[in-house]
Amino acid sequence: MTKRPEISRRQFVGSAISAATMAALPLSNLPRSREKEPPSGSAAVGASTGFEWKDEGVLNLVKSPHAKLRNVPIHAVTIASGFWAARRQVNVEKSIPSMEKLLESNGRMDNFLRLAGKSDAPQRGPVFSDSDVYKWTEAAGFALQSAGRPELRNLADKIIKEVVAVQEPSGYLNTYYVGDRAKDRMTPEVQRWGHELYNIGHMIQGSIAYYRATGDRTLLDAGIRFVDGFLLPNFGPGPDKKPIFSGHPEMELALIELYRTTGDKRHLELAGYILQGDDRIKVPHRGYVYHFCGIPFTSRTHLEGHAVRAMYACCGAADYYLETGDATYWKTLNTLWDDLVNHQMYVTGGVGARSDGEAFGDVYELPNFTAYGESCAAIGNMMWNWRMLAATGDAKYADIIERALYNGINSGMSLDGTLYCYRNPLGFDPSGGDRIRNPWYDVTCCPPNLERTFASLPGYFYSTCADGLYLHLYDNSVLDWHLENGTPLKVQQKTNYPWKDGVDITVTPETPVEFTLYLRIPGWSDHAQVTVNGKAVSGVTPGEYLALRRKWEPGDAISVKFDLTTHTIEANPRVVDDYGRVAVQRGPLVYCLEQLDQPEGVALADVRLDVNQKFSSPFQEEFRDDLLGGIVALKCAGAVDEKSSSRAGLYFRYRPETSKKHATTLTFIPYYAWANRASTPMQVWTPAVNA
Ligand code: FUB
Ligand code: ZN
Repeated sequence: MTKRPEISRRQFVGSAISAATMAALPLSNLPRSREKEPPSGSAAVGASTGFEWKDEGVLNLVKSPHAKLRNVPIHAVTIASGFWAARRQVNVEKSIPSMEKLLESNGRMDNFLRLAGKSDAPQRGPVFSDSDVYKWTEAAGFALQSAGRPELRNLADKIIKEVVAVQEPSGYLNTYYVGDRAKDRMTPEVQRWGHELYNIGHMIQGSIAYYRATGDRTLLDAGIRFVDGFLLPNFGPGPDKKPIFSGHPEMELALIELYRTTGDKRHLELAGYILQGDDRIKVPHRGYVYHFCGIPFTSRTHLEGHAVRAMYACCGAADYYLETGDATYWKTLNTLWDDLVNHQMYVTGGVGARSDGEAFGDVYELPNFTAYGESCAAIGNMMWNWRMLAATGDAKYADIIERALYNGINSGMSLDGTLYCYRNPLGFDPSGGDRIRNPWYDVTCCPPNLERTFASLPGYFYSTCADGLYLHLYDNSVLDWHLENGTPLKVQQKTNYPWKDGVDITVTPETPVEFTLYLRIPGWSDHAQVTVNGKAVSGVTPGEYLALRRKWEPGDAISVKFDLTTHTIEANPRVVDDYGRVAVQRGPLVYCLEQLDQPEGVALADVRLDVNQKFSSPFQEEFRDDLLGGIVALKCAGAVDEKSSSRAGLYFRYRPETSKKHATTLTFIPYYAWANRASTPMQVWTPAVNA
């Protein structure tokens, strides 16, 4: 059973924490391959790997002993015109610049400038406001990995200078715990609620993305100074150090990426220590649930508590596994993943059922209208699955990445790139007064998170492995990279995915070379045809990678045809909100009904969907260039339940006769595109006509 947090995340509990037994905590296994002496200052960055900073991917798994798959750099993949190109263009041209202005106008930069004596403005925003700036910097860093953008570069350089200028000589950096609040730094209760390490975790991630884009280490060195100068000498296991409680997991994954960047094994060890939890800081049981930290990660048996916290903790733990191969971590990660996909995930890839505590619910508790489904949590889901995929090459993780990306993440940003969803519900009624898309939230974690995700997308299309290349995501694009044996390789995709069923892939190694191309066959495609140079390939299995091993010659052509037949999905009957209802999916896209697309007088609340027609699919597809940036809309016969539409009042004597219905036609749009026109009712799950 999931426990609800009994206090708000923003309440600071003045609990008396005894600095009890200072027992040293064991450090977990260390990897062999990346070990090196701690760097003397920042000179070790880059030198440790002998690897070019600009060729490191979203994650640098080049030396991760337990990664089967390694990232390719963002710059190696150009996403040309098509579905994601449009989204990414809006992201870099509108969202990232407009968010920077909003960060300024909402005092996020003043928070830094005030400490440098350059602003009189008072502190603004919640304790984690610094992270908004850092996530934006990460988005800028990823965008700059794709293309040089002098204006963006100058802006980001300026922001980084302003940030670094207020770092204290100790390495400490935070704009909230200053002045009168400085005495509270890293106290147990502030570690619980104050987000100091969460902020720095985002700073480190941002700094690494920026470093990999530009080679500029200004922010990275500041991150290293915080960790090496402030954190490591004072906090950690052992009687001479104070304990850490990771009130909002984030530092764990940041420290491990820092380790991958510096080669300094202390960064990995510290992450392991945090994931282990330190029982010198004790919190009520509900705190271990809500914060998803403080007890050994490996003692977790199910997902619970604050959804973003849980997802980020799983990312950190998966990173830890990739470096150490610790089998108990792997076992726990799989237990939690099974819980996610069998009990706790929305059909959109969104997670977090409850607004109360922004939390996971009980098993099968997946309400639609009140769904929390925070954009950040769906992003955390994708990030976690990216790490699980790297460990295994198992397509089940890629299927979840695609589901979350196209649906529960993609819905988070408006089509014009200036409005954002914090919640991503699966049903909506504007009469409640909720404005679902907004340009700004005082808790503005989601907008820059979405921006960094879209900016980093090219890094998720492919991975390399010892014997070849994995292709995970489909869209018009060119990969210009090399195999792990060094052979230069280009792969071009031509497609109208996800609207059309075909993808033409041209494989061009610099010289003929034998390797395996692992082609993802999505689980949603009931069947698929693959040809290589016109010859059909056997063994194509949905939900698996198709291993194409051959001596590839320049210009070899693969053609893939997926099954884009629209299908309906039912949920486990124990999901009470979905009982008797179906969701509609075409390819990777989950669809929804918006009221304004339905015939006049037909209320969404009264409609039923007729999915029992004797055609192969009851859905008619309509390519609509004029609608929502260009979509395939779906039409299907439906009915209006007259019992539902005509009755006033709440309770009636049950009569077993079937209710009267009259026919109508229902129009579906992709879920990601909802709430981009007027404020109108929306639903993903619709009752089937004879339910
Ligand atoms: O606490 C920082 C972020 O703010 C969380 O990840 C989000 O859920 C939001 O509450
Ligand atoms: Zn968020």
